[in-house]
Amino acid sequence: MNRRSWAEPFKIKMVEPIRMTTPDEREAAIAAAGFNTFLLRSEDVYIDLLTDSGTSAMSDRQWAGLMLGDEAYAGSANYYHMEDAVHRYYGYKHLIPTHQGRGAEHILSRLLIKPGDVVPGNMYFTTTRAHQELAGARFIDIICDAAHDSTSLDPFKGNVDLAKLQTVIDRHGAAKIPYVALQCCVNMAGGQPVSMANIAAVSALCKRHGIRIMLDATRAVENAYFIKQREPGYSRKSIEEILREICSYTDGCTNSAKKDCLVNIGGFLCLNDDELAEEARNMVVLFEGLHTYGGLAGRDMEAIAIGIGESVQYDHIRARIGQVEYLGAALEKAGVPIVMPVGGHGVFIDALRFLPHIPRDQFPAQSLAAALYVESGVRAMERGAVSAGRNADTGENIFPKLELVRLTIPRRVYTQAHMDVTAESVIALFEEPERVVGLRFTYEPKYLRFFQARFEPVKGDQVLRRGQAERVPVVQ
Ligand code: PM9
Repeated sequence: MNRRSWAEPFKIKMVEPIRMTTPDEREAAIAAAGFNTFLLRSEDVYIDLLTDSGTSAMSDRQWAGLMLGDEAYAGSANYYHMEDAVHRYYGYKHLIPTHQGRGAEHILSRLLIKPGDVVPGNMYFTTTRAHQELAGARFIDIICDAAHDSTSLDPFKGNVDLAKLQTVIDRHGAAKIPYVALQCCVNMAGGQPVSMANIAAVSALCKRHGIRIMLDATRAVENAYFIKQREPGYSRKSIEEILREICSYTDGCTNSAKKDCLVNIGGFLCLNDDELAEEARNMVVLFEGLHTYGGLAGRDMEAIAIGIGESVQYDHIRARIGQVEYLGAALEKAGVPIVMPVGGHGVFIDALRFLPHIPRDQFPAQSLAAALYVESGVRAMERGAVSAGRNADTGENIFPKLELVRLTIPRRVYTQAHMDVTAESVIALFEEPERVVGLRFTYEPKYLRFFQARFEPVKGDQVLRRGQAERVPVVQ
């Protein structure tokens, strides 16, 4: 029997109250936070769509798993459970746990990159590129052009442009390319998937030139779901089979377990090469901890082991992405410019089309994220020029084609009603975009500036001119 609709494959056993605030309170909070949503206190946030990282609700089984934490310094039983899960579902030979994704990126970059190298990848990610640059490499974007166009309906906008990759190889030579960085469900492009055909083609090209592929598997399960939905030949394969096939084309992966794997902290590095794995195990003791815990408690590794098994369940991933698509459909229906097709972990608003009156050097996406918070207490994140930072050689601001606000959906946390309220809040601003005011830096940190930067409005002291805000139904 065909189901006409879907529902979450869980029921709620415990609730965490959230607090609505008044417009006056929110104006004061965002000003105190330097108009950066990262600097808000979470108790001042109503619906928190800052990130899907570490914000998932764990299952009762995962919570029970915490009680099975074996907190031995060395050889914890939970490490071996995690290793079994990673072997079974991702398929790599060696597992090195890390405290989170960037811990794995740090070790991988130090392990493989020499100063003067180049790392081609399907769009940069902030922490990934920062570690590549710290190790002395330059990142080169080889994603397909459609990824930079928020209106393109290409089903696999995360794909590598093979001609761009070939050009990088021809220009720099394989010896200068320690690996190709291949990301699943490309974050900065709007959570856009890579097709299996493309992964296979990248693998074939890299093999011909003796270049490794390192997968960013942070959202590989979500990518597997899109392959099942969209790629011919995969509709009957399980998420588990597709995930393993993705990984089989690559030489290892970094993974932030805080996303797909449904935990609040953790990450890992996987490698197939025995010698590299030995070096990585040697290095992890310097930066993270012994190779059987890598900065994690035993209980965290147990939660990851259980979370990985839950993440590949079809009903879970269908409901997870279904909820993201539900929010996307509500915004699209109202004409709000969003990145299409809607990606795996969030809905990304195109701030350039939303706020045509704000020039790029006044950071429209940063302004919109701050204004949305003032409007309704919904916390989103900038993914545009502030996140892109400065060119490592020239020091100039980078202005990527995409200037986005990310409404990121935590897994198993919010209800459809929260999505409705979010959509209403965005639509209320969309109806009066001229109320949003641009921003300029008052403090710009050196590394990953988007996390801690502070701003002020270019006109007056409010990022959102009040007037209609009280009209929004959710605001009491
Ligand atoms: N992603 C996110 O919100 C959290 C940090 S940036 C605000 O999207 C990819 C594709 C990620 C990612 C983190 C990391 C780093 C690597 N690759 O945050 O260190 O999306 O666990 O992972 C964030 P960690």
